[in-house]
Amino acid sequence: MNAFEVNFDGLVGPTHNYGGLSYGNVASQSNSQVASNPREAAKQGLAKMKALKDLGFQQGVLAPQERPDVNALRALGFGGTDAQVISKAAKEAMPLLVACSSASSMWTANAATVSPSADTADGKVHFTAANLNCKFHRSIEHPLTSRILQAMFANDSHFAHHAALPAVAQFGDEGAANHTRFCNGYGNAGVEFFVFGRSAFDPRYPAPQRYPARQTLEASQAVARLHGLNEGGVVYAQQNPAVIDQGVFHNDVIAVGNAELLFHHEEAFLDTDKVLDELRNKLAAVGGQFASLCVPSAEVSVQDAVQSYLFNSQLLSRPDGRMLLVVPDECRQNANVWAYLQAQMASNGPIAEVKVFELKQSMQNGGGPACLRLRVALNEQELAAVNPNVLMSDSLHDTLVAWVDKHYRDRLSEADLADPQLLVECRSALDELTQILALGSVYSFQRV
Ligand code: SUG
Repeated sequence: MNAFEVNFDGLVGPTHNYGGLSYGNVASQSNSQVASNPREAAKQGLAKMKALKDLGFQQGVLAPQERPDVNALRALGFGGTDAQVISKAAKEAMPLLVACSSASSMWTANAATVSPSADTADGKVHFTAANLNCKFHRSIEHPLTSRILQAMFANDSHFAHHAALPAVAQFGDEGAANHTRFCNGYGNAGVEFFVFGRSAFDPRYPAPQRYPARQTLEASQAVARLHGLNEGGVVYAQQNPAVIDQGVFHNDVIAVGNAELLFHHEEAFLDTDKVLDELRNKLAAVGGQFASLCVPSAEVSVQDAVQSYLFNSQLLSRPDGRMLLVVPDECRQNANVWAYLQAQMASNGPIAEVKVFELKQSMQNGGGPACLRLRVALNEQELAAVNPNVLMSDSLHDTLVAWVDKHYRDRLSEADLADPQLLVECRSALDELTQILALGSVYSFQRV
């Protein structure tokens, strides 16, 4: 049976703004308070989805969340009508209103961890929503994320959904941003690679000194257990704490994998040789031939990687077996990174082609091409069971562009978040989107 990797990109929500909310994410911190353009952000994302669909890749879309999240504000003690909740929060606790207004669910690599049916004990595709509990503005995403995923993958005989792990830092889970999968065919059993930043229960593991390690070993292990993965099909690796301290807040800022290839920076992991050997041996056991493409610090520094998002790229298999790398425009602007990519393309190595996308609106918050997509490997039968309205087509693309033009502002500053009208605009946009994507009543629980 044919099998595919389907990329589900986050549709940027109408409140996209630069709140400076993510300590440890250099771009988020340095663009705090810059005015955003939600309309342009959403269109940049849609242009990438359309381009990849036109190239023959399977592409889907994941709906945004309702923001500001008045329920989250109510839980923090702000009362009255929705408009009063927003006004009081703006007056008394602006940072909380900013956090509850973030459109951060656009980075769907953090929505969940997904294990394809070929890897799981019960032969279903498993989803665990990420608790994202390192940052308050992200920790409020998972209840709605779960509902949206269930409305997209709504067939119990193919799809199993798990709630987020316990909402404590010891089980900090950032989803697929710290997970990649190796295989010699998307429908074949593979090796799932979980990268963690620290251990919460075992003090022998080192930890970063400056910035938080968002993902724990224990969270990754819990996800692997929930998904029914077998030991032979799992490899755990620790992120190098020194790179976290330089702004690598997720592993997908320093490494990306696809099929049998891991593209990574020399300094990405601890015990690199041991990790690569384990990946090689475990992939060989399921008939695959592991390869590592390691970028030396002498050619591209960690700082270059953080600034350009070279590794926050999409590594996609072309029909001829070689790979396409989808990178943000920032890679072209970094001389070392661009020279490296030119040399790769000239070398007859695994990366045959590089495509550059303008994603500046998302990049200024630390979200590149890989952050914007959740990968779901599906066989033909499973793909047929996905809600067809969320799969990209020319007409869905055009409908969504028109929808964005109708509902989104082209400028949003912090002061604008205090305007209760923004919630009214967001709700009417989402009511229409619910119809377009056939999402049922996913948003209703937030409107009490
Ligand atoms: O969690 N930025 C996101 C970026 C997520 C990127 N995802 C992956 N690497 N997969 C984060 O730090 C910034 C929001 C603000 O500052 O307004 C933010 O949440």
